[in-house]
Amino acid sequence: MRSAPLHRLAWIMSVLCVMTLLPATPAGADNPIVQTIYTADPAPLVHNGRVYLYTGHDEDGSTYFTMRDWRVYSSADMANWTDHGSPMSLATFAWADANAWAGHVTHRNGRFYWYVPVRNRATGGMAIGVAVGDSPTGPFRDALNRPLVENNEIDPNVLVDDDGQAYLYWGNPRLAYVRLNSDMVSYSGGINYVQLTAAGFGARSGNPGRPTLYEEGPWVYKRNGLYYNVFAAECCSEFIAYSTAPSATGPWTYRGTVMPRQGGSFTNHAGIIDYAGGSYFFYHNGALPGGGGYTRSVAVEKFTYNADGTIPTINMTTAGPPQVGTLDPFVRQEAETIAWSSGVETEASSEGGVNVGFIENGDHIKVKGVAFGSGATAFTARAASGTAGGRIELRLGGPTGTLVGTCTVNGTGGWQNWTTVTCPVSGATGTRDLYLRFTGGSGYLLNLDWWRFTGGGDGGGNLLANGTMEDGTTGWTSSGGTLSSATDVAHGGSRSLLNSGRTSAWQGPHQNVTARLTNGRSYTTEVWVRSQSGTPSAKATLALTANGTTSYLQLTPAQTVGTGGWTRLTGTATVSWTGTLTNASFYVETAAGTDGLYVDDASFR
Ligand code: FUB
Repeated sequence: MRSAPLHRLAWIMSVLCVMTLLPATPAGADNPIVQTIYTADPAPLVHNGRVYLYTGHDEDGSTYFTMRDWRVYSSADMANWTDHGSPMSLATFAWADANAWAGHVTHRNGRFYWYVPVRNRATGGMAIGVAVGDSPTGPFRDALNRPLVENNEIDPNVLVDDDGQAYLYWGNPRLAYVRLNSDMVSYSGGINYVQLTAAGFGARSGNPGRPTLYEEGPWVYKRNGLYYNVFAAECCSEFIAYSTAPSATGPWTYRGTVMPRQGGSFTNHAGIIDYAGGSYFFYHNGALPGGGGYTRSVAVEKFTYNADGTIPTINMTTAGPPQVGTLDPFVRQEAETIAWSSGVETEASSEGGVNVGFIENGDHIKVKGVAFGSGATAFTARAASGTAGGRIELRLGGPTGTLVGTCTVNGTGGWQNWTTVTCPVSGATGTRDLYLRFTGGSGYLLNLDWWRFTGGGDGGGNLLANGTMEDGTTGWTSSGGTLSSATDVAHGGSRSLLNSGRTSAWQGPHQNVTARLTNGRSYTTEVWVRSQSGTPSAKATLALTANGTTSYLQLTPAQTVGTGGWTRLTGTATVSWTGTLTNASFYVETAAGTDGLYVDDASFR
């Protein structure tokens, strides 16, 4: 057995000259998904109404698969993607020394398991490690402090079948699998090898050592009772092909091409999900400036399965998928929620999460499909500057489009010394693409952590008073324990609300919204929660009392919240009642336990 893609080097020079390059990426494009770094090997996961995208990271200027960490992005609309930074790197695996290659994340037992191929320092061979986290954005820790399985092959992928049996597939040049135990970090039996036949995986010619098209990167999933294995085929260059089977272990039947060779990278790597009624195909190419086989970028296309369940041929585009819904500018949006950016980078923020930084004169961020409604009147941003600052121009339709506001950011004495700036806005109505264009002198101007618009266009605005918690406990009461204004942790601004001393799970900060509700209307909730101790499952609930009867409407799915960072609870629910409404209370509560809860940046609109 030889070490995985090293063999490709021999092929590369002979094939690069025949590869199709994408047209130069137009400024209005949304593919590739990430412009701030090179990303590769997409692994999407749908969780609680959001798509999480796990990627590898090709180092700038690489001349090999030089990869040291993994990245996480997420989106609710498939157009604007939030950068969650790097919650896992080679350093997570003390026994690994190189090759942070193509991984896969799956959710089970309330936890997130991230399977990755890395080089085992002790053997020099590729091994599969597994890390575990309590949230989709981490942090992740090595679950075993040793490899889960090792055969010098790569590209793990996990399927949890309907009967609960989980399978870990991986391999190049072979296709291996093990049966994972329900703990997801151990397996029963030995390594199984799928018999690679022409009927199962297509016939390859000219490479006696590899008689079938299967190369690497299996993406195995089940849909409508059929098992799919979508894989990178016939290196080099690769195309994406697929096989189907009646069971997780085969027998597999080759079904043909999903994505032909194209895109300026001699590898490709597939990830497929269904989300919000659509199907999406993730892949990578070399479409960014400076891009190529070792400087790749993840992209996505929407597609529709044929009526018989087969996958149509999918081609790379620069436009990407249509946006699902719109983006709400009247709730806090992270600056690193981006449809397209030019010039900027991202980094860890001292206020938690990630901020946009390294901003220079003329750089911009595009945010797609921003629903201003009948209009915004002001823009607020959390910014910092270690120099003299700069300006944030708010433009519509393009980086030099209609100017609707300009916010000046002065020096704050440090790149992580955050301040909140506000400026007036006029002319921002309807649903438009928003461009944050940065102007100023030379060198780096400012850092941006988050932004939000205010105004009458938000359909009546936030029903919650003091949702930012910056006015202390004003507007909030507790149904048990003690409510206080916390300054030790805050999601945005400098304060959050702490409900300590709870004696029941249902007790939490609440606010009476009876007079502000409209019967039959849909409301969107967003609230950030953090635990003072433990990892309870938190949710937002509306308690409605009408005609003497109380009912409970779950406003957001429940999510595990930890002590080390903030978790965003969000959801949309239709509020209706019969008879006379005498009380409606917005609650943040937990499914069980009495851990103290921090709550911040709550909106119900
Ligand atoms: O990114 C390194 C390797 O290249 C991956 O493990 C393969 O799937 C190929 O994309």
